[in-house]
Amino acid sequence: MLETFVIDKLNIELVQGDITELKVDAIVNAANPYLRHMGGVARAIVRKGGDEIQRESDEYVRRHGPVPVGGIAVTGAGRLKAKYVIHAVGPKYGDPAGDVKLASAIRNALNKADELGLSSIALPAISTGVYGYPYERCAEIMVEIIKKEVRNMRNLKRIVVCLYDNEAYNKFIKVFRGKIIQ
Ligand code: AR6
Repeated sequence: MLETFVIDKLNIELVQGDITELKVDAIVNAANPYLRHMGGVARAIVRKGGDEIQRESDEYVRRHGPVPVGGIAVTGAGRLKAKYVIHAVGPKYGDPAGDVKLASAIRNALNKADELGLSSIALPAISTGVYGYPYERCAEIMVEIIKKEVRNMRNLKRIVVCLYDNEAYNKFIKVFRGKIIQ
């Protein structure tokens, strides 16, 4: 399943599937502050990309300390088709400043990809698994940030929002259709 929206010549694609299979310049990971990729999409990324992603992540935390909630860290992507993994730390649902932090994680990931000169990026539904965010809330925050940030992008041409299951895909599609007037 695939649906494309266009804002300011930038393509926004919603797809259902496994983010580790996508051919994009950077894949965004839904990480924790210690970049211990033990579950969910993080585990899938390390499993397919290889342990070097975990090793680079450990090295990052050793040097810089934990990544703040709403922040990001960049590593290589091992054997994945992507060049980079951008580890974005989302909030746990119930954090009083959660929405602001989720917005910040998404904004930081998009800006970093653009800063690295990349033309494509894929994002999962950050915080909607282990961290418990409802899909709709994540979709609303994501579409607002994408709409705002698209104007500042100099290199990014394609943003793929990758939803793992049917329910997530259907809920995201509904929100994106409602918020992006084509
Ligand atoms: N491709 C795309 N989306 C996926 C995939 C995949 N292969 N696998 C899962 N998802 P989660 P969080 C979806 O739990 O809530 C980890 O242990 C999943 O269905 O990965 O931000 C980290 O190490 C859900 O919609 O991330 C952290 O400790 C979405 O990805 C913590 O979980 C995010 O689910 C982060 O929790």
